[in-house]
Amino acid sequence: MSDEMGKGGISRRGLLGATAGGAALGTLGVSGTAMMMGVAGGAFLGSAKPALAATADGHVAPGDLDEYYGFWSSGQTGEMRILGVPSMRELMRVPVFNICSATGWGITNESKKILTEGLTEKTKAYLAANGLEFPRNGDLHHVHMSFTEGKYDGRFLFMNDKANTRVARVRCDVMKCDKIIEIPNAKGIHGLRPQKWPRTNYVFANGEDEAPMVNDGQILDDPSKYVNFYTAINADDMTIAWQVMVTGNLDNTDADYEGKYAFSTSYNSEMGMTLADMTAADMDHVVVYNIAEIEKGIEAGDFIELNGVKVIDGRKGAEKNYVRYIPIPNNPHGCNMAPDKVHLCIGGKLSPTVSVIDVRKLDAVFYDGAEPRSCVVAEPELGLGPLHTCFDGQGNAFTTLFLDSQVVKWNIDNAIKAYAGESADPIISKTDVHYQPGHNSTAEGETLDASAKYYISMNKFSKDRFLNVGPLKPENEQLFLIEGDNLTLLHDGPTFAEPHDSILVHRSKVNPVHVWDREDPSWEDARQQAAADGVDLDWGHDEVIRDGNKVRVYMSSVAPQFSMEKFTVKQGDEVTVYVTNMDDIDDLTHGFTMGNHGVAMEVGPQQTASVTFTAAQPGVYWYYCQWFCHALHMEMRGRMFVEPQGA
Ligand code: CUK
Ligand code: CUA
Ligand code: CA
Repeated sequence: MSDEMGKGGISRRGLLGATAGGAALGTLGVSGTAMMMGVAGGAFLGSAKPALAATADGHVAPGDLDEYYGFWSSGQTGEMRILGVPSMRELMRVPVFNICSATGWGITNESKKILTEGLTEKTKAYLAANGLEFPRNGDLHHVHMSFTEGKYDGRFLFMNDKANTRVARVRCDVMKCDKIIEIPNAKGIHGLRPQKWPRTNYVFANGEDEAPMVNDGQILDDPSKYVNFYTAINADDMTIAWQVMVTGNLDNTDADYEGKYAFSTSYNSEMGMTLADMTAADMDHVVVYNIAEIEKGIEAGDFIELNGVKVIDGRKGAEKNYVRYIPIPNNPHGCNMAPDKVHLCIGGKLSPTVSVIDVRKLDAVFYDGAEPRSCVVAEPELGLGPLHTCFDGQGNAFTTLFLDSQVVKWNIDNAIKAYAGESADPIISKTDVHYQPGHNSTAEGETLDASAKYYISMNKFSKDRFLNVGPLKPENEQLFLIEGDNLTLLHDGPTFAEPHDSILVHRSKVNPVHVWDREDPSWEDARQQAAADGVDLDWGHDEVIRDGNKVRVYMSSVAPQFSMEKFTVKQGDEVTVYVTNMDDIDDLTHGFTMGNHGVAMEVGPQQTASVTFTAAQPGVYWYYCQWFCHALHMEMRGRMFVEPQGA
């Protein structure tokens, strides 16, 4: 068989062999898994080959593996994406804030629980008034991995939803979302970063939109009474640790390498409600949060409780030692901590500058009454529309210039010298990108493992770069090789709406499993229900349990069959189907789609998934497996009989 194998594929003869094997093994007894191992499974295992790294010029030959995982946001699509870098191949889409037809995210009971359990009661009520259980959309801008001592640790990925004020977590062992929480009080969670040091105990999240402290309709068009909230989330259990109420809105955030300070940019220090008002002042500010002082304040009871959250008042005039406001020009945006552990770089956006804050000077600002801007040690003029900055770990920075459609490479030390009046030119080179870049990233550039090989430019416009696909064009992501002072373009990649941010994580730090563990907590509810029904979820469970007008159908799947060819319910029954995939080899996912009921789910190897629907109309309905799993995948189907009411 193996001599006919294509890379990662099933040979023609292997498929034919599977057909014969499947036909011979008509039952789903002990041999189900072995059957797959002997046929298609063998084919998959036979295709395994040693991982080869990309060549020095960034070329990844077909079948070779990338050096880095890229974790991508998708903006208003609401999912997380996984790319291989440098190939820029899209490897996977992980549904988070969206609804996914392929995997059943937002359809299965397991995903619905995650999508609903973290919502506030108020939100549940107004969603219900719109016939919804959870928001249908999301706006996912920032994906960041958990840290241990300043480096990615491969445990979790955290991400924001600006549209519905939520924060989600993805487990890196299975690359599935396991928690979503709505952030109370805040509005429009935008900037998000994990604490870097000593580990990610907190995930920090910015509320971008201003609103009354108690938003119950008593205050409406009176912005003088609006506030914003900065939120610290306990990363391990995804609960809210505390919030700080601030003056001015909050855009992007980052944290230092000492666990002392976190930072937010604010483009609306004016608390303006119109474009003219939001851009009226020459200076806005960066808010600096003093984590230890905030924790002490919470401990001492110096907070108000708002919707179950302990809120410290850090508004201007009430800062105490909780926060400081550092004036920064002008409608600043990006907030990026350099891996030298010292320099925080703030993109000036309307100002052609990047403001560099030396975090070692912040103690004096907090405790010695030093002038707030005494921590600014450089403010190089780099070009028009500086948004985000990333780092090469060698003292250099790359800043995106939105209006100039360029990236500027510059040297932090030279910028500091120039600011101090010495003759030094911080700008090393400028490179055109296509077009209007927002975020950028270098490999692990926001960590102590920052490296200087690859540069990603995430461009908001592709214009004429690709075949025209109508009025809606893709965005364009470009991969550059960093070669000395210059950037060499390796790859243009059109991308659907609208990744904002990405991180590159060396593949040695990410180790997902191939097959689910039967003990996995994600189907705990199914496990408990099965136990109550006397059904062994792990083996041989073909059961139809009637419980009033609720019917629970337990079945398993082994390629190419469901263990149940048919089951019967009554019109009006609420039917829950539990499917356990008994196949236990790599890449053998099944699915369950119930025809004409808007119901589908992914069932990965060794996974249990469940879905609930009402059998509203009598008749015969086919269910089928929607993940191509076997030569006889089309035959992997069965019938649901819905008896008419009163029959
Ligand atoms: S923000 Cu999108 S380009 Cu939401 Cu990170 Cu700056
Ligand atoms: Cu199982 Cu397709
Ligand atoms: Ca402003």
